[in-house]
Amino acid sequence: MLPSKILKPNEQEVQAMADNIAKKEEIKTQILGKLKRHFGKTLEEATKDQIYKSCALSIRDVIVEKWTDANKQVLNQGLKRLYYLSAEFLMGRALVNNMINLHLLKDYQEVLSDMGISLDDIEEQERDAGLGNGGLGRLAACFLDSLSTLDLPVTGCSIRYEFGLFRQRILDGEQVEVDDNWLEAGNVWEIPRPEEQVEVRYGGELEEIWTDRGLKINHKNYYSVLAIPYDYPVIGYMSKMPATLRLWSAKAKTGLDMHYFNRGDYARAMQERELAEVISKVLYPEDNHEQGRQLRLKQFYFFTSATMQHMVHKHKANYGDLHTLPNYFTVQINDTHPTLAIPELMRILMDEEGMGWEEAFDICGRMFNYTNHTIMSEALERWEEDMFKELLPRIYEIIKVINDKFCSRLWDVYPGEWDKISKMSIIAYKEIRMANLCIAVCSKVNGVSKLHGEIIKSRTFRDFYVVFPDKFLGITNGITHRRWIAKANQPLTRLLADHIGDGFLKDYKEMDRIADLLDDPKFLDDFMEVKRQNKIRLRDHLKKTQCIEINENTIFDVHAKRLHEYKRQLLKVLHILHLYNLKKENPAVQLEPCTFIFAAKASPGYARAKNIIRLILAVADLVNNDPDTRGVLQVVFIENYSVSEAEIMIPAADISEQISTAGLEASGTGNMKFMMNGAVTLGTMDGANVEIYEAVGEDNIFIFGATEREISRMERYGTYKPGEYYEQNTDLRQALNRLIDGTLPVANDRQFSDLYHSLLFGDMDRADKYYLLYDFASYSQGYERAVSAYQDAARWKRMAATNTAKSGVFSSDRTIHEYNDKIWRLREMT
Ligand code: 26W
Repeated sequence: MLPSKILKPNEQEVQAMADNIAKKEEIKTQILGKLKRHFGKTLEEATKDQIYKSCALSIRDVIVEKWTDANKQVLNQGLKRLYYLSAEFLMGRALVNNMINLHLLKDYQEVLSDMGISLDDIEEQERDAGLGNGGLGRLAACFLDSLSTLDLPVTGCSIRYEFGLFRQRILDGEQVEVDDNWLEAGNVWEIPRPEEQVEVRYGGELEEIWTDRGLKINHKNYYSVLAIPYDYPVIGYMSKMPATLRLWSAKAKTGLDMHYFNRGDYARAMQERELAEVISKVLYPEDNHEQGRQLRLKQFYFFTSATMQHMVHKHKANYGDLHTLPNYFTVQINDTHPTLAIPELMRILMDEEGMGWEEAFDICGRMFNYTNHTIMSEALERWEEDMFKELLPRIYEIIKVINDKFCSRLWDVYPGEWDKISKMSIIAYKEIRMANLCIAVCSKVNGVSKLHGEIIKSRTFRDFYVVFPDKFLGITNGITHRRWIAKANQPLTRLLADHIGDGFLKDYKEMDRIADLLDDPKFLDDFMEVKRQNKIRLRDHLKKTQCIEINENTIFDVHAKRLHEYKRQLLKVLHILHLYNLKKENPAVQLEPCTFIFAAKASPGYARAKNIIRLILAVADLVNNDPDTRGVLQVVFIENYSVSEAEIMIPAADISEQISTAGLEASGTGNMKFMMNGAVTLGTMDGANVEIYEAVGEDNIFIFGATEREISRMERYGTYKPGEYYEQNTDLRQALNRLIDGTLPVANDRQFSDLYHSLLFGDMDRADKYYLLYDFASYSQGYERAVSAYQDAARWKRMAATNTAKSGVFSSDRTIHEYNDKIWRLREMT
């Protein structure tokens, strides 16, 4: 017999049950109401897409309610707001994330299930908002979640690209790009605000007019485009202060040009319109490689000009006095792409508001801050001077004056040192250098990990650091553990909540309490059971989406990130070829069964990166079909790496490959997502790997390879000779030879001699620019160490759980606290 206390709920429990039923009834009414009013459908008649939209609209109502109140509060409380300017926001899907953050997930799951609908099915109706290439864009998205969770007011500003990052398909062993028309079926989260449109001007000429109030600049013969804002509320966890993501869309000022239309020239009549609207048409798919194209410059001016105009209007309407602007706004420039916000604000303050240069410049200096995300020289943004001047004549003039003043200041510090000054100059050799402009004006310049923060001081921007030591700092990136644990890994979330409660979702520091569980054998077993479930989920997903079968009882060794030579997917492939050779040479050799999982998009114009994908696919074909290796080694390429794919892949990983050439990965954030989900890192001492190493300790990570110092020494003295490694290391030589010896199954006998040559002889560049051959032996040992740790199940589960336990500092909540203490000084909304 059960004691009566259990049988009979007390009064409070009865009340809670009643509230729960009422809440669920209300959710159901909301969903059905949306279906009826928005689509004229009953539940029985509705499509999955309509049900998705109705759920989303009902959730949106809850958020918008909070949003409107919060925005009023920001004004009432006189709070400063952050404008986070970024060319990219890689948001992914919103529905389930919003449900989690509003604490409504379980209720929606139950309501839908009572209606015979699975939330998983509904979730899949939503298209990823893929408005970003990789790390920088995803960081911006994580930041919005954390800022909102911490109740700090922020508006993220960017472009409403009609086409996001291309979708990747694999066809005949190659990457094929498919357009990402993500707005095709409409977007329920966005709220257009045509009443807040502004005009952005390009081209034309300048005229100087002397008036009794001084010199006035008249900009004439320009052409202009309308910028229409679309706002998305983004709610953090249990937040009072939803963030705003404001995306600007380009629209022609006029409809059809009736002058041509009346003459029957319809194509011409639409031309102007098309030229205007192309500005927000597509996200450039390049990552870490800049090509100064005019349309890209137009895009950047478009959203920064619109944002600055909007900010000034808003401030004037609320406070009247522009001198107080820095008290109410602070602007973060996410890499150099939004730099034009600086001269644009100067222009508005001077030309439109009549402020003098000195004061306008002082205001800009106090408001702007710049984050650098890469030291790859090919990614440092430069614009061709003549093109720039023609497209943005007034902005060009302002930059020129900033540069003149800046250089004369440098002259005082370095009299006569022309070389140094021309290196630091904003305009030189017919180019405009955006990073130099940022450093000259901004209050703070930050790197994105400890190591990267040091590298920008000691190398990339050394000369600037000498003049402005107080400007520079490093703030290590982070990731939102709401999306990367609570959303991506619900079994882990439940396990953690059972032990430490769910308070860690609001307060990342509570994650430290997981460390107390590392001696609890039951917890460790449950932790590994969660991993197994996630591996099975990935297995089923791959079966469904790509008809690929993988075995969850093997090691899942994952390398997922953009494809770039410095990230060294090629090193990993060479190592797989080495394992293949071992098995071919001696079929009796026992290898631990391993599934090597790759996921990576290559920029369409980056031929070598696409070739590396082709190689991965060819190696997969070879290894997966050879009877000697089948069932032991499997290579899988997951198509279309995106936020939603990452959410399934990352929780399933055992080993996280973070193998960039030391000194080149500014931080990495994938590394954090993997370790947070209990994967063990196999990596170099690069970017935030260094800090992961510090957090988990040397026993819980596999570090290999040259350090940043060793690499920079070799760079400086040019001592590296890859050929010597090829000669001396048989394993390496045999692996490399596979690229050209005809083993690899490829169409039309297109071997990989170009990759082979680039490693051994170099073509346009030095041979093996990224030190793959140098690190090969060390990588191979690192892999062996990881595998033997895995074979010791007791050791491995502790390592895996330790990674999760130590991941709290990599929450973007910690990162935002640091930015706020050191840069923004925002107050939370109360
Ligand atoms: C085409 C021009 C261009 C140049 C650079 C496009 C995009 C970039 C980004 C700065 C590249 C990028 O995403 N960098 C990554 O930023 C992450 C967030 O800070 C870091 O974690 C990665 O290490 C860094 O590669």
